[in-house]
Amino acid sequence: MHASPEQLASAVQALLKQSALSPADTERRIEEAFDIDRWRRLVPFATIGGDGDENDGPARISERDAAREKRRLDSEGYFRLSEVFAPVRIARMRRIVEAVRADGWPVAFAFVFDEFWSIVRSPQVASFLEAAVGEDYLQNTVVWAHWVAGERRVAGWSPHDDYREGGDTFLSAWIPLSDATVENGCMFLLPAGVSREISDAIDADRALSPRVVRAALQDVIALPAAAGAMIGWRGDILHWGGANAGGGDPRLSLALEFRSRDARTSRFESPLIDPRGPLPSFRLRLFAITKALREYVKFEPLLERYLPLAERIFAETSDASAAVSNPPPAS
Ligand SMILES: O=C(O)CCC(=O)C(=O)O
Repeated sequence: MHASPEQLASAVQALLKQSALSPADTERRIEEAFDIDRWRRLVPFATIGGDGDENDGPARISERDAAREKRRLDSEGYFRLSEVFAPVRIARMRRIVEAVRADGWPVAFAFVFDEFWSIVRSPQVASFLEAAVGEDYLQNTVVWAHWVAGERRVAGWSPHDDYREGGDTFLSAWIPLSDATVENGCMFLLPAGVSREISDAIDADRALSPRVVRAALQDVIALPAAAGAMIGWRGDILHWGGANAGGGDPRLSLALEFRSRDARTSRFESPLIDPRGPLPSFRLRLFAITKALREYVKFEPLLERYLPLAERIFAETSDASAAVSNPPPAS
């Protein structure tokens, strides 16, 4: 006898519930999450409360690459820049993610460290972001780190868009910390013009005609990207993480979002931070991480075990979010 899809789904739900952290483990981890010195001991080569740069050498984007990718962003809704960040920096960030994971945290907790906020602050990256979302652009506090395990069929996030009405006031940036290949789950997307029809149909649970499906399949763009690249897309671009073919290599990456200064923003994005100012406070980092965790359990059901922890830290750090007055529009 075979289990029905409903039976399988409820068995999975039951297993997820069983794997929840015990109340005692949740309490212990909440205490540990707020303990800056513990994080520093966990990853002694990373910083909290410094600048996160450690003389790694500047990020590099040539004028030619920046101009070409800005054109691609304008016409196709995405960009791909290779060899942007110094390999030594990327290797260090990868080791931070590995240490956080080995200590039993969702890898997004790597955002407690400076490195994960400062990476997008070098002049070359800032100048590309400025061309993409405008002078005086801001960073929202939607951040995430991804670990796609090396087992066959483990996949990145399912198809979605990040901010459909964001237009050219919105940009997602995605930075691989390991080589993201077609075999280990690199990003895929549908370029501008094709994405929206499919996204609307998905949201409305509406069937697509075979003609549209065939055309869309041929329009899919694979975005393999070596460690240290930076790729990204506008908010209405339908994108997803591919599946690992089982070669054993995990895929590690991080994602951040940027907005034009005078853009209308959602509550989820708040607060916005000025990338020209100090790095966000430690409590604001915890707020951003747990805000995302509460939301992204929809993409990563295994996060469910951390939900009680996320809810508590999120509530306890909302003062840090409230303390940030969103920067005023540029005059
Ligand atoms: O890395 C992934 O699998 C998904 C990333 C993504 O879709 C995003 O950050 O919006």
